[in-house]
Amino acid sequence: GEKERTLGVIKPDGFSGNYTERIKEVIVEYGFNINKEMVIQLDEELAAKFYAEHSSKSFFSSLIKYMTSGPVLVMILEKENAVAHWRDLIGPTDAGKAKLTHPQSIRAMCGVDLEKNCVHGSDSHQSAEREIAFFFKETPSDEAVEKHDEL
Ligand code: YYY
Ligand code: MG
Repeated sequence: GEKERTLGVIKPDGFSGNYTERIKEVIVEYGFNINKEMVIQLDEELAAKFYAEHSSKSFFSSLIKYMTSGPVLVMILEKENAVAHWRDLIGPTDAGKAKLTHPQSIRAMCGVDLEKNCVHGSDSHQSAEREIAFFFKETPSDEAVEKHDEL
């Protein structure tokens, strides 16, 4: 089948809490390839852009504070159905609930609550491509060049 990419982020508490190696083991165990990775300290502007869809929500400023509280690890994860599989693997948004309902999930393993949930996963194929482009400047792939040439 065809491979798909998604964006995975280990958020500040996950990264500083030394969960990175365990999370990467799980990622590889589940058949993802880590195509690219980067450690980055988000500033308020970048974090706000990344979470722009939530800018009107009551939790927004607290979320931005959390996301800028330390470095994060950003990864491009690749496999068949990567978007859906990564969302399955990380579990529900509320890490507190995840511990009860999805004890094997990554958010159950290293998350704390609804805000401090340790990891991010893109919610659709489109979001994944947008979020990957947001963090990684990419030279056009051969495939993209071929497609362009066909037009
Ligand atoms: O995609 P996902 O991360 O599972 O949840 P979103 O609804 O996109 O929210 C993004 C981010 O915002 C979430 O990971 C934690 C935080 N958040 C929050 O602090 N309080 C909420 N009520 C909802 C989300
Ligand atoms: Mg989301």
